[in-house]
Amino acid sequence: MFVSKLSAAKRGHRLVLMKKDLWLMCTAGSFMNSQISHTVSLDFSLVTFTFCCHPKTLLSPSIYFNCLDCQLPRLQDCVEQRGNLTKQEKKMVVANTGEVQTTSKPEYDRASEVKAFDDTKAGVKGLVDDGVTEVPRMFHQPRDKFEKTSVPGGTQFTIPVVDLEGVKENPITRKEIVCEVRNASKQWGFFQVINHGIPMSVLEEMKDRVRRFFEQDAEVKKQYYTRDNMKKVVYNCNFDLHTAPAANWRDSIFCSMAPNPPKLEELPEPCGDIMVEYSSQLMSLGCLLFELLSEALGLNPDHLLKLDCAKGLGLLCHYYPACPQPELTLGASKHADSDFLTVLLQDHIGGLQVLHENQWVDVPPTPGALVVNIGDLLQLISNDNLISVEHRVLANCIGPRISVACFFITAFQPNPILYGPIKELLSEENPAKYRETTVIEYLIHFNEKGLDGTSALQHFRL
Ligand SMILES: O=C(O)CCC(=O)C(=O)O
Repeated sequence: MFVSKLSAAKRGHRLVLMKKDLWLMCTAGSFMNSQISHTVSLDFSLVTFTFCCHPKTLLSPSIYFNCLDCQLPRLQDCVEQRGNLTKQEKKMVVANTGEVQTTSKPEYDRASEVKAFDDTKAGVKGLVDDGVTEVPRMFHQPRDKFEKTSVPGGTQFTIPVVDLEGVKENPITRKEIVCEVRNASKQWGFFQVINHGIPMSVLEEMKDRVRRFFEQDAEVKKQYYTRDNMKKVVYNCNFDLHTAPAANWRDSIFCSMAPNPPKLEELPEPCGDIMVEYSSQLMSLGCLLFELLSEALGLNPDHLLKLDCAKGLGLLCHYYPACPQPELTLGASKHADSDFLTVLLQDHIGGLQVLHENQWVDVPPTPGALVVNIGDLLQLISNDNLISVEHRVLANCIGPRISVACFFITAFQPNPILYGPIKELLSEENPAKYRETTVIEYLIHFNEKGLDGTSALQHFRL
């Protein structure tokens, strides 16, 4: 199909598109009559209209525009010029002066669209506040990447739920829990935990304050908007906005909370104190989970802790505004996490899905539960014993959705440790599958690659 624009026509004037057996007539500003075959859409704004028809129609020599109310010349010469442009979109500018030019519509300039959007520092929330009714093209997911193989709530699969009640007090219960953690981490890479010890009030407060951060005055929020990952607080829209094939319908704020936490006054006012409280609770839970995972691998309980897997903690809080066309975009593209372990708090909206046996399986919002998933670095050091699994978040016309992902990783803080497959897990039959790397090297590779749907781990595979 072919889109052509006739702009700068005078308001109220009648324009006519003429061709043998085909005609379209309209008043600039309002549609009057149409009898054009192949027309698939007509869209009028005050002085511009767009029509679509088969290219053959446009290449036909007898087509021209005329204005019935002033002396705009006929567009008789457009045919040759169109011939040179083959499949390109055509923009015909009919100047108010009556001068007629025919220009080609430039190729889609994604970089400029992205830059203009980024410069607003207002994120997706800013678009929604401005009343956007169509998802801008920079957010459109390529069709092949967007295929929905999910059967909401209807697959035979259910994400495992591990009840941590009694894990510290009862050795028999602990053994059972370790077994469940092992199975879930090997087969799914994902599970939910309940009775994890973090009070419901803290979880609720955390979500509430994140929402307050994103819903505060845009000018105040802008002071944290940056693309400098070394900053203590990084608020932006899509960490990979300038490189990803499609932007995600969400805004995020990242704070590195360990090992060198920011001072309270450096954190955003609406959520600073709860971030400190939540991180401290998450650290305790993280240590417990790394003990269980060590035991699940047949190692001493402190093995992963001694490798500093729980030394670093990054808090990434997401805000997914309601989306006017959720079928065109995603809240988060398919990706696996770059860290050792992620613990996610999600609200009641839903949309998180895990790729399991080639099907997208919903991670149902469960009050009080936290979602745990194995990250790439844990898959690497466990030599594929535990798996880091791809997941995504669907966009939703209901919103906003709030989630808080806690990443156990030292991020860009200095950490000279070389991470490779754990020696105790290797044998002649099970040799190392990955080369050693540092956290920073891994993260640089992950961030440069962006959420393009491919695995960052492959780069380190032997
Ligand atoms: O918001 C969610 O549910 C998932 C977030 C996520 O996948 C991420 O931060 O890596």
